[in-house]
Order: sequence, then structure tokens, then C-alpha cells
Amino acid sequence: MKDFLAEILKESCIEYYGFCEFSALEKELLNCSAKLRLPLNSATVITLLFPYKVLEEKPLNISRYAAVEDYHFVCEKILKNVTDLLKQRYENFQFEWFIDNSPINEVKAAVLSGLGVRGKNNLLINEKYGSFCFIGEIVTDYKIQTVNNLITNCINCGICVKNCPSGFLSDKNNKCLSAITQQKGELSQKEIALIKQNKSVWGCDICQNLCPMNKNSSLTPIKAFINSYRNEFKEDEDFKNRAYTWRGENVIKRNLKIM
Ligand code: B12
Ligand code: SF4
Ligand code: SF4
Repeated sequence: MKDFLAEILKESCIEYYGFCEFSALEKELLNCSAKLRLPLNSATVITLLFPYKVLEEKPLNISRYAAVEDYHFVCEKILKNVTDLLKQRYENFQFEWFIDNSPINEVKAAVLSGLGVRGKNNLLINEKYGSFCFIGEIVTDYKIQTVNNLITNCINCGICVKNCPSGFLSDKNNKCLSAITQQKGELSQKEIALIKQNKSVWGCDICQNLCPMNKNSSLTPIKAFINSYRNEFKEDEDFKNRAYTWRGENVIKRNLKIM
């Protein structure tokens, strides 16, 4: 199985992947409808990284993850293809892919799979791509031998916590600016001020841009991200296939007006 995976993932441009036991994540499954898709007797989680930093300079008014084609679609294509190949080859086993809309705590899965450390900014930080990578996984009832990776943390410098504009990283009762930019309806004066001050109409990258472990992080080799890159959200842009599309045009356009 490991050799077969290595071969098909190489073809898909996936450089970082690893395995962890499903049982290590089972007790903390996130509450979402995708839970119903988990295979019966899930045994192994195959975790994959999808780096997405296209340029060294940061985009002008959106976060990096929103500057490329919606990662759900880009990663879905790769995950679906790999899953189909696995199903064909190991027809007596079940394989289900997830990304973001997943019952798995993906950061934890990635750390347990040996793909990086867990940052104080909540994110997975990989040795090559830093935290600028999405996490996807394939869950299977096939038992793959895993190494027992322990949860390892970042260097704990505290820069992210100190500079988090909303205070989310020091107190989860505060809302993350990324969540505020995605919120429908009216925003409070405090939320409006946060969008203005931090000049982001979608997402927030402050805790990533300042993280020393992201210094010199590599650019993505994934063509679909490179080819779809836009460094700014504009009022009249083509609105299709972006990470902000699912919230409808009004939310991001409201944020642009605020700015
Ligand atoms: C809901 C969600 C959000 C919400 C809430 C985030 C949150 N942290 O609560 C909002 C909208 C705010 C959000 C924002 C972002 N998100 Co988000 N989000 C998710 C989602 C769907 C679920 C996260 C979750 O609820 N986890 C469960 C809770 C319990 O985990 P937790 O909050 O980390 O809590 C744990 C820690 O506190 C930890 N802990 C305890 N003690 C300690 C001590 C230390 C030192 C540390 C580090 C941790 C720690 O224990 C808790 C339990 O395990 C995941 C996908 C997934 N299925 O995992 C993506 C995901 C985490 N998000 C992702 C991204 C990219 C982002 C943004 C960077 C997007 C942006 N640029 O705006 C920001 C970053 C915000 C931040 N720094 O946290 C990526 C992260 C990739 C990576 N490299 O890690 C994910 C994995 C999606 C994906 N498939 O790629 N997100
Ligand atoms: S994304 Fe922004 S608001 Fe959210 S935790 Fe990071 S710095 Fe704080
Ligand atoms: S800024 Fe410092 S504390 Fe925060 S994630 Fe990066 S290394 Fe860890």
C-alpha cells in the first residue's frame, strides 16, 4: 500500500503525506454531517498537505488562501482521483476523502502523521511550506502501519498571540477576524473597526505572516493555485470558484465597502 500511494501521490504533485491511527482522533471528532461518511471500522487516516503560497509578497486586500481558486475544488480533484485509484486497487476496503468539511481535527491529524508542528496560532507548520498549506485526508479501514508521532509544538515565541488583532489567540471568547470577514448580516462597530484597521476583506493572515517559522517558506508547486492567483479582490471581478463564493457576493462586497 505504501509503495502504491507513493507512486500515485507523486503523480499528483503531493510531496508531504503521512499516516496516523484513526483511534487517536476518534474521541474528538468534530460535529458535522460529513461524519456520516466515515467508513465503518475506520483504522487509518492518510493525511495530505496542499501548499498554497504563490508569491513571496502577500496579496493586497485578501488572505493568501482566498487569493487562489477555491481549495475545496482544487484539492477535491486530487483527493478524489487518489481515492478512486485506491478503491480500484484495494476493492475489499473502504476509502473516503475529506477536506475542511471534515469530522477530523485536521491540524491534529497532520501533526500525528508527522507532517509538522502545531503552532500557537492553532495551525500546522510544515518544515518546507510553513503554515501555508491546506490539509486533506483519506480515511480507510485498511490498517497501514503508522509511526507513533507525538504532538510537537512550535518554538512558542508568542508573536502570533501578541499580534492577533481580535484577541482570539489569547481568548477563544473573542472572534477571529477571519470569522468576522465571513459573517453574514450586520457587523458591530468593533468588528467594522477590525476590518478597517487590518485591511482584509476576506480571511486574516496576521498570525501566519509574522510567524518566524514561515520565514523562507517555499512556494506551491500546485499549478491550479499558481494559475488562478489574484492579489486583490475587486468589486467587479469574476466571482466563480473562490473561497468566498459560498457566502454569496454580499458579504465580501460589504467588507470592501467598509474598507
Ligand atoms: C472552524 C474552522 C475555522 C474557524 C475557527 C478556527 C478555530 N481555531 O477555532 C475560523 C473561521 C475562525 C477559521 C479560521 C482560519 N482557518 Co480554519 N478551520 C476550521 C475547521 C473547519 C475546524 C477547526 C476546529 O474546529 N477544530 C477543532 C478545535 C477543537 O481545535 P482547536 O481550535 O485547534 O483547539 C485545539 C487547540 O486549542 C489545542 N490546544 C490545546 N492546548 C494547546 C496548546 C498549544 C500550544 C496549541 C498550539 C494548541 C493547543 O487543543 C484543542 C483541541 O484539540 C478546520 C478544518 C478541520 N476539519 O479541522 C479549518 C482549518 C483549521 N482552517 C484552516 C485555515 C487555513 C484557516 C485560516 C488560516 C484562514 C485565513 N487565512 O483566514 C484561519 C486561521 C485562524 C487561526 N489562526 O486559528 C486550515 C489550517 C491549515 C493549517 N496549515 O493548519 C484548516 C485545517 C482547513 C484545511 N483543510 O486546510 N477556521
Ligand atoms: S487569523 Fe487573524 S484574527 Fe484569527 S487568530 Fe490569526 S491573527 Fe488572530
Ligand atoms: S509566531 Fe511563534 S508562537 Fe506563534 S506559531 Fe509561530 S513560532 Fe509559534
